[in-house]
Amino acid sequence: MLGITRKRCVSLPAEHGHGHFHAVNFDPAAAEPDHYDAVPTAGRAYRIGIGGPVGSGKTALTAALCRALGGELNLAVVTNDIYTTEDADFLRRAGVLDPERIAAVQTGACPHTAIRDDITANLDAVEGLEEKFPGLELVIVESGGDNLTAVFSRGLADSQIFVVDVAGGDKVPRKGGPGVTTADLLVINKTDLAPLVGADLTVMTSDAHHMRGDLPVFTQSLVDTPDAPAVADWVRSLVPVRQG
Ligand SMILES: Nc1nc2c(ncn2[C@@H]2O[C@H](COP(=O)(O)OP(=O)(O)OP(=O)(O)O)[C@@H](O)[C@H]2O)c(=O)[nH]1
Ligand SMILES: [Mg+2]
Repeated sequence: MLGITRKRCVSLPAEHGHGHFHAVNFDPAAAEPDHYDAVPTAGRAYRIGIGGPVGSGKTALTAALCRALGGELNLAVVTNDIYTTEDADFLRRAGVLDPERIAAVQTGACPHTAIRDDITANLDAVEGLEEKFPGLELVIVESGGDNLTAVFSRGLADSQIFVVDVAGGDKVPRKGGPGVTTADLLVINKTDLAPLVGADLTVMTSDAHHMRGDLPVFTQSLVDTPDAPAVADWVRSLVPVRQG
C-alpha cells in the first residue's frame, strides 16, 4: 500500500525543487487537495494559505497584504520555513505589522507536510494568535517554498492562493499540479521581469485559464504595485464582516 500520510522526506530517487528527496512510495494521488470540507469559520479568524515555488514572491505578497489590509482588518500572519524563521524575521523587520502578530513555524521537513499532512504546528500557531488577539479576523499562513504539488489542507486554510512567477518560465502554468489547477486564486507574479527573462505573459495567462476553468488568475508585479491591490480586494471579498 502506498503511504498516504506523514511522508517524511526519507530515501529518495529524484530531487524535486526544494533541495531534498522523497520516498519511492510517494503517492501523487495524495498530493491532490483533501476532500474534507473546511471547518465552520464562525467565531474564528478566516484563514488564507499562500503557497507556491521557492522565491515566487509569497513573503512579498504577504507583506503587501499586511500593508493593504492591516489598517482595516484585525490580522495576523504565520510563516513556514524549513530550518529558520527567515520569513517572519523579514516581515518583522519590514514593519508591515505589529511583530507580535507574526508567528513562525519551523517545519524541519518538507514544507507541504506541515500544510497538508500534519498541520498541527500550524494550527497551534493560528490558535495561539487567536487567543492572543481576540476578535482576530484574518490569519495569512505562508507555506515554505515548495513544488507544484503543494497545497493546503482545507482543515488549515479556508482559501488558498498559489503564487508562481515569470522567472520560472512561461511553461509553469501548463505544467499544472494541484497548486496551479485547484488553488482558489492563482497569482502570476513578477510581471515586470517578463521581458528580461523572455516570458510570454499572454501564453502564461491563457495556459493558466485553460488549466483552471473558471477559477481566477491574476497577474501582478509587486515592484509596480507594492500593495497588491487586486489580491487585497479578492481577500476583502472573502473575510466575513464581523457583526457588532
Ligand atoms: N522584480 C520583482 N521581484 C519580486 C517581486 N515579488 C517579489 N520579488 C522579489 O523576489 C524575491 C523572492 O521573494 P519572496 O517574497 O521572498 O519569495 P518567497 O516565495 O516568499 O520565497 P520562499 O519563502 O523562500 O519560498 C525577493 O527578492 C523579492 O523582493 C516582483 O513582483 N517583481
Ligand atoms: Mg517566503
